[in-house]
Amino acid sequence: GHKGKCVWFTGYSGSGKSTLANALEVELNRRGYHTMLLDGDNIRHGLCKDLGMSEVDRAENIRRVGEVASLFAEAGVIVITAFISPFRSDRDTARKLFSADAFIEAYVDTPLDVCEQRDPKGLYQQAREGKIKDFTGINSPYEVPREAELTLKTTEYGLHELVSQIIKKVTW
Ligand code: GGZ
Repeated sequence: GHKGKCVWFTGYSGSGKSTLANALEVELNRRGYHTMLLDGDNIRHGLCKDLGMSEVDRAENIRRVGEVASLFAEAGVIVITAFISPFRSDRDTARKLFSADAFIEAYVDTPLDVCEQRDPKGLYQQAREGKIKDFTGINSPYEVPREAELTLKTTEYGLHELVSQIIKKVTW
């Protein structure tokens, strides 16, 4: 078939979304699939550069990402998105833009304390010091998925194993 799909990563800052998304894209490309990776680097600096981190702005960020993802999927592309997307209602709104088998919610299940210990950009420390308001997990909520197609336990499995868990759900 030539139907597009969307792998929707969700999880805390520092949970490993980008690492998984990039590794998944490399593997899918190696297998000949056409992909599009949407993440903060190419979305929050362009299409969504007018948006901040309030609940309303995150909802709008995720709404736009979902719409763009849906357009690419209609063209047969496997779209990979890597956003915290902390609110269940926003993720569900995105899900509704796809057919039932075309949306794969992939919960990057890394405990908050592990993310905070990694703190690759020093953002958790800044949030703890009160320098960043509305920081997910510190003073803004993260709503754990209830019906994710995939739960990726990054503290139990390595990158290669996790990518193959995802690939099994994605390829046809
Ligand atoms: C959470 C924040 C915040 C706040 C800046 N809360 O790990 P990162 O650094 O590279 O990725 C995070 C990114 C979050 O943007 P998203 O577009 O993924 O968020 S959402 O889906 O909720 O719209 C983090 C950084 O931006 N960052 N401020 N307050 N993460």
